Amino acid sequence: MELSFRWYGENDPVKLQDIKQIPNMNHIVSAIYDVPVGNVWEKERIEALKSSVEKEGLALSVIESLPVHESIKLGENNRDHLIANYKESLKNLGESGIKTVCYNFMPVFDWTRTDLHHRLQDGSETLLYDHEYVQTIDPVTTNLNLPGWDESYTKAEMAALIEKYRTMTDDDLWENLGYFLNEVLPVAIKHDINLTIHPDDPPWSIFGIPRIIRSKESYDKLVTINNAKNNGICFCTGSLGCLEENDLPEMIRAFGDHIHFVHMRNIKRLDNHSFVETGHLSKDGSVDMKAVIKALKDINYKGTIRPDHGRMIWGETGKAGYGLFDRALGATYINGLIEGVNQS
Ligand code: DNO
Repeated sequence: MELSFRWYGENDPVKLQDIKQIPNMNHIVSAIYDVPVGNVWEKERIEALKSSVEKEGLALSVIESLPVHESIKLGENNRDHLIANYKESLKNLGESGIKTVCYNFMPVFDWTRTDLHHRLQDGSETLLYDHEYVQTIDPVTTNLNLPGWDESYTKAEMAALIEKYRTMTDDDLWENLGYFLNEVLPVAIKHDINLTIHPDDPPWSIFGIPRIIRSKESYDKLVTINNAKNNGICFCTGSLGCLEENDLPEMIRAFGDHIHFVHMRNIKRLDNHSFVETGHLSKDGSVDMKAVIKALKDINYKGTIRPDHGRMIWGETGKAGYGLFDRALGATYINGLIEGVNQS
């Protein structure tokens, strides 16, 4: 297992020079952020990103994310053109030596929280999801600060998108995911890329629109579409851990051949589907982090792991969930767990 760290590019307040000082940190997870979703990622841009990472002695090992256009998720008429662009981007990434590409199939919102500055008892700031609140609001008229929201949409565009999704069932979304994967997987296989789907976060439907990647059953369905190992999973402990019935070690053992990227993060489940993000330690949240690392060791996992969201500590400010300090603490904790399971 290789440790990695997410870096948001040259505008990220967290610098590569700082990241490489984290013990055992050699791999970077990044993306090109200024190409509109649906357009091709040109080779020169990929090479430029790669060389800015390599200049610091690090490797660009994972692309997170190569985003999927909403028209593909909706199965609209223009999807073939957008899928052709996706294939072209994959080919370009493959030719630049990228082996792991992360994406998600969450309609509109990606990861959703209701409070980005929730104060924990120790004075640190963290992210919180209040399910009751989400059930009472209209995302179009409420000024929600959504961390994963594509800010290029206007409110009117958001409203129109939500309307379209509200007429879709989970099965419709599965059908569109199947169509997409049947098209892009041959390209991924040809270029030796593992495509990894991120689970829905939170792993249930919100705002009346479908979400489908949330459980063992979802992964059973996913691998039925295509059982190639390239039809992969980004195993995110924080997202999947929101559902108590998700037995994370068991899921790792069941789908090991498809797991090529891991997000390690802890959450504490609160009442009625709400949850708060905690520090990485098992005892601080609901996820048994050691059991997860142990399961990864059992499947002989060779891919990358990144410490996922951190709290804001020691006065740091910046992108919610993506400061340096607490993610670095998470990395050292994961290092310790790996060393521990390797010796036992
Ligand atoms: C949140 C992230 C997600 C993830 C995408 C992958 O912190 O884990 O936004 O990058 O869902 O496509």
